[in-house]
Amino acid sequence: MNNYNPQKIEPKWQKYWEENNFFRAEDFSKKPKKYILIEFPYPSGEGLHVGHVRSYSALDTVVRKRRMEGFNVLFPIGWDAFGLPTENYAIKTGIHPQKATEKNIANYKRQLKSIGLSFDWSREINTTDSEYYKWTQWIFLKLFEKGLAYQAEIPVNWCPSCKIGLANEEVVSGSCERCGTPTEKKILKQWMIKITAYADRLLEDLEKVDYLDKIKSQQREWIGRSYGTEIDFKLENSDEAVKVFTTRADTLFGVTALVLAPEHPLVASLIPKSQIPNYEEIKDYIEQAKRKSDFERTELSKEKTGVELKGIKAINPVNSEKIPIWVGDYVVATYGGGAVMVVPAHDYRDYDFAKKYGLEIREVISGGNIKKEAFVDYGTLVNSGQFSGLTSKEAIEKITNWLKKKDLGKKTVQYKLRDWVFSRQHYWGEPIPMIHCLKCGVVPVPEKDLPVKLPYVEKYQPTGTGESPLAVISEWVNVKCPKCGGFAERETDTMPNWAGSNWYYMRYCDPENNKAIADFKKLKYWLPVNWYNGGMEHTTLHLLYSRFIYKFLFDIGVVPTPEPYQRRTSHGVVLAEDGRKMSKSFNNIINPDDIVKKYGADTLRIYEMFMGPFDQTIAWSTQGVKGVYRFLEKVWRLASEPIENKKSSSEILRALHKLNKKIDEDLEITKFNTTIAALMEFVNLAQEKEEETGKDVIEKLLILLFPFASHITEELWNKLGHKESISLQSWPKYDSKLIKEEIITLVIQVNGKVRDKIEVSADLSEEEAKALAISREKIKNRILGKEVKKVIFVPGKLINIVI
Ligand code: ANZ
Ligand code: ZN
Repeated sequence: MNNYNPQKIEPKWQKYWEENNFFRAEDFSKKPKKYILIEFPYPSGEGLHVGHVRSYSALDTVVRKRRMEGFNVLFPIGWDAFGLPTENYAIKTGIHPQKATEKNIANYKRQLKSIGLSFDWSREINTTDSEYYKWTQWIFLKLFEKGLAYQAEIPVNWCPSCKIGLANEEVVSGSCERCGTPTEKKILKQWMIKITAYADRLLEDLEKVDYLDKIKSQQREWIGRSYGTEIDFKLENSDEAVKVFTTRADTLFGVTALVLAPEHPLVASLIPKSQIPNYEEIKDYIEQAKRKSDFERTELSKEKTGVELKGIKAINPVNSEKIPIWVGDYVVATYGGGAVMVVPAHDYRDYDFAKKYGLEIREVISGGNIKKEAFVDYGTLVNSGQFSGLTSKEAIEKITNWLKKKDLGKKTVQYKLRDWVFSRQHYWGEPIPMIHCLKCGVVPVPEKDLPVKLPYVEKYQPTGTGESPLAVISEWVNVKCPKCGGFAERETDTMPNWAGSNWYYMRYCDPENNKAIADFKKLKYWLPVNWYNGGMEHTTLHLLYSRFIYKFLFDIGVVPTPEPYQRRTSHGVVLAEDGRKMSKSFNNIINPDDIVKKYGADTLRIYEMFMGPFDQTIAWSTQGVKGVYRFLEKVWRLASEPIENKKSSSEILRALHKLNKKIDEDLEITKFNTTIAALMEFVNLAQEKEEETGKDVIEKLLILLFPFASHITEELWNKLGHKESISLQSWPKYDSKLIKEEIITLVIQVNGKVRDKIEVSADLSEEEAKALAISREKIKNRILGKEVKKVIFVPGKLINIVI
């Protein structure tokens, strides 16, 4: 028996798989399809991160198992290659971004291949390829055609030292990510996308999909729909009114001030007027507010500040009381009209504000102790004129109606979601396919002229004027107007990184198509994506933007379903061995190449799935890697020379079937670590009872291990005399009779009513039972979109989900 030598066997099998096209997905196959997707990587100069390996390996395991289960699987890969990191690298080194991208992709590709992931490489895509971004531009033209792309003058983050506009992601606690200078705001004309038009559908259709609960709540919070009342507070001796948005119209009698955002137009219009005696103080305050980040201004725990606008008063519409008006920077300018009514007795922030500045605290909802703190719950109205005695709920309705009759207010809905700023003043992005004509104004580039290619130039440094580097390339900028043939100029802004990454998974269905994003029939066959896994940092914006673009394309008949992703999960970050983020400056980066070289790809992949619960942040452990390597050595020894015709004992058989079941269950709920623990346990048992472990059991074990450790199992399978690849074997079915004594029927109830029954092992934990129960079709539909209040679990008998 020779020793386990991954360096020898791994490249051999990788070559074999590739030559036999084992991982090609087949369009329109008769087999049922599964589309499994990982977020395509950004090919940076640093190379593949072990964090990529963690999620790709885990999903590759699922993919390989699905193929053995008889599915036609699409598991594609590509490159999200436009964007700042490469542009910055190019500016620093003088290497053109396109050259750098090519080099980085080649490196990533080599690395991914050395890990033996089963991607369908024939469908590889690259967002910087003009045949790809032609369609990114086409989507923009369609958005424009439907009135969903427009231009607006908006404040942009501006670095006065680098002289460039920065995306929000590039501003780190108020300073430029590149040079650390505090950023300012500069007003620039930007292209905007009207995602707000889809806010309700983006919210409501979350009911149709199976995302982790926390991902759904992130989506909901980002959209931030809030029902409430808009109330007009007239100014004393004036026809002007301040509109405020409140979710608590029931507290209207408790209002003791208004607070306006420093950017509120009324503030600017009042300052020049002499009736504001303290206008100098106000001006200073506004200047200070400008320098604070939104986070500093609105964070609940930060101290609230403000100044009174002396000399004017507002009138409470419900009782005609005169109330003071303040300017305060905790009020967000872009939400609900940029003004709030202050109810100190029933709102925490208002309470602090009133204590600090000596405003009256007037109780209008009974039930609390407002001497001590704000009472924010619903209750019964007091001190509220004809509305006293009503419950909060009734009063919100009645007071709103009363205001409506007097034309002083109305029911309304507010969203936190804002339109999407789509312009970047950078070189390394997709040109926005628009033309500005002196005569015709903004004219879209005709579809037949797509793609608008990014010019290959030597100079891509920032211009310093706030314009994109493309603006100085006059032979590219100057064009004939497509409408009138007259003198015109191209739009010089480029698209944000999101543009290419919000629709890429559609392109995998038909990557070579030059007539459409993809053939509709192919999209219909493959979509929706059955399972999408990616980083937690992408479950707000990327997920929202890509769902939006998809819905838009659905509306214009390009894609077949209302939602793109059936299921979405996320993985945790991998930290360095010292518990810090991996970084060149800490000199603590783990390079996957080194691990592959020393221990092999199978060890790297199993270790990363075993390191801890999939969704948790975990530090690297070299000890852990070694442990996995020893596990594979054991497998090697055990399976290298099994004795023919040895009969397996019933204990071993039972353990094997239990293992099979464990993998079936846990893999579906991303408990990769526990499946591996079970595999290790079984291998220990088989080694201990080698006399009772026959060849039949060893072969089954190899099949069960194949999705996790594909190279070693192919080699051992081959050594056992099989001519056909192990990857072509069917996934084994466990015999529930064999493990019978430990199988029980678990009753699943929703609100006390029996809704489903399921066979599970008697020692199932509450957590496992819950995960399993809510993944059942019958249960899923009943609890979709509802909050699980309580779970009652009687081990071995029932689980009751209370919603
Ligand atoms: C009076 C009031 C009394 C409020 C009370 C709450 C409790 P959501 O749920 O997030 O929509 N608000 C309104 N516009 C604001 C702005 N531009 N910046 C900061 N705060 C603003 O929150 C709505 C509540 O947030 C509104 O209801 C308002 O305070 C405040 F006992 O009005 B409330
Ligand atoms: Zn024209």
